[in-house]
Amino acid sequence: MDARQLKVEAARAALVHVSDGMRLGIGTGTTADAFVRLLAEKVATGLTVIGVPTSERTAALCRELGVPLSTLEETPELDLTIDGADEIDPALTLIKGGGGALLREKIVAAASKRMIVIADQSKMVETLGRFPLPIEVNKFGLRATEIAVRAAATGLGLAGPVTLRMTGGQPFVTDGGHFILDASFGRIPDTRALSNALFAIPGVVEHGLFIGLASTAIIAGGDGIQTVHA
Ligand code: ABF
Repeated sequence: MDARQLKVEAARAALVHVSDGMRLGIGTGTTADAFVRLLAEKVATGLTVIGVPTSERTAALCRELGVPLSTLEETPELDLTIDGADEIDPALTLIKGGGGALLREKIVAAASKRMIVIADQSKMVETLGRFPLPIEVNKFGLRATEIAVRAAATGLGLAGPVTLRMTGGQPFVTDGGHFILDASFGRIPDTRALSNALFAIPGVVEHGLFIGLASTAIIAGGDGIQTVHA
């Protein structure tokens, strides 16, 4: 099975955790898209759920496929969020934000009683950091924030390129109207320390380290589905 098929299998396994009447946070990315497609089939045959999407992209897909939507304003408490990730460590700390939706993804996950992360096995790592850490920053003072991010990393013994995410020759702008810095620090041995250091920088809106949010990971590999609990 290729990675695309494995993502579908992880999404399929997650669907078992969705029951009638649930208020669902719905993630962003290709794995989350696979979940939306399977969810839509269930909705078409009578499953009643209400979804809160983590991005405009996911909202558009849900509308197209007929998955009923709400907003976090209307539905501020959710039963379950199902979302993908860029990296997952054994404690289920995640790097997210490769798709640029990390801020809404984290707000939605934090408003949920449970978060299940779905992925193919290539996302599992012993230590986070092979994937560049996305850091969502305010547009104002971008250069100063970038310098502060580098200094915070240096203070923790981390170093590496910090680059402004671009798309089509322009800075990538998130759904919240911010920029993203991708920080290639390599292995991050102390995710909590880096999280604290980044949050101490005023221009940092959010970062892609998800600590203590995912309770379950459903990982699809060549040998089948593996379920990991935090
Ligand atoms: C979202 O989609 C992001 O947080 C993460 O960056 C990405 C995962 O990518 P994919 O599911 O497309 O592999 O969950």
